[in-house]
Amino acid sequence: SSGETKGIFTPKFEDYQKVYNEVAKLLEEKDDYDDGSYGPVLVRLAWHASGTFDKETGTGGSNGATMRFAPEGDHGANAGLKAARDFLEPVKEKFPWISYSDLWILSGVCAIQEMQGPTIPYRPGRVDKEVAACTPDGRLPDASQGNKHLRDIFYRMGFNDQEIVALSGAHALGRCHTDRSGFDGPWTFSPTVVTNEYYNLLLKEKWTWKKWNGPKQYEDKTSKSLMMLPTDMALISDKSFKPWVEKYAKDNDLFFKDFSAVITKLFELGVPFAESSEKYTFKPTNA
Ligand code: CCH
Repeated sequence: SSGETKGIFTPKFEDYQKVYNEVAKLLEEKDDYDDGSYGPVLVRLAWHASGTFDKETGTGGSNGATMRFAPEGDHGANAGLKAARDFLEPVKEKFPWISYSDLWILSGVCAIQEMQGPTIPYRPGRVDKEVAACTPDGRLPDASQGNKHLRDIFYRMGFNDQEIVALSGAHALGRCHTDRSGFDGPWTFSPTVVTNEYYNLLLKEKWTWKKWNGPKQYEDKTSKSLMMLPTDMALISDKSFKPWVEKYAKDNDLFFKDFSAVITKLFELGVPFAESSEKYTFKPTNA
């Protein structure tokens, strides 16, 4: 049971499961957003909180939740993520003991699992930091670039080529918004369900440049309603990335296994967990 020792509340697994259940409940209730779910934008918040990590200096990462502050919240890459932060504000009010940093990552885990994705093990222990810990702009990937840029960005966090491809499968989810990134449209026909469809579409569709006034992006020849970013297409033009796209397109179980492992790694970059910290596995509400 939850321990209340001398006025210091020490949350336990079941307390975090309560936070999980609350996020899951709100995801279910607030279905009047985008494609019917805040799930994708919660995943993006957790990723952008974590993806600032620099392994050389140990700065950035999910420990700190510094995107709460203007310098980082206003970085172009973070446009639109206020929707996710605002969505979580009532959860923070109901469970004030959880740090924003732990809450954002727990919500990403919850969103993935509730959107029928793989189980993502979770460890709490992140501590919110002050504005001085904001990371400089430019640490997150720029969608208009190619394979060299992807490697520069993701190697800096400590990932390899296989992990870059596995992480990119998150683009099965959600969409681009012209008023956020400037790009437009979803990657798949099921943007609120975790699947390996992103890889299948990359390989099987014919992708051509979209004719429009917006930033350069691809559209599928068949329906003209799906999109790929230049960085997405880099995964099939690069000799080392492409075999992983092929593997994940063929084998959804392999994708789920590798995606779970790599997103757990992403969410824990730079977090100084206590040696005794346990990994929690939350029960999905639909299981
Ligand atoms: Fe992403 N992503 N992402 N992405 N992303 C966008 C949306 C989502 C890049 C660019 C964009 C990852 C990797 C990359 C999600 C998860 C991940 C958008 C549209 C752009 C642009 C934003 C908008 O307009 O709202 C680039 C470049 C990379 C390079 O690799 C990784 C890694 C992850 C997670 C593991 C999710 C989810 C979305 C949908 C958000 C939404 O609001 O629907």
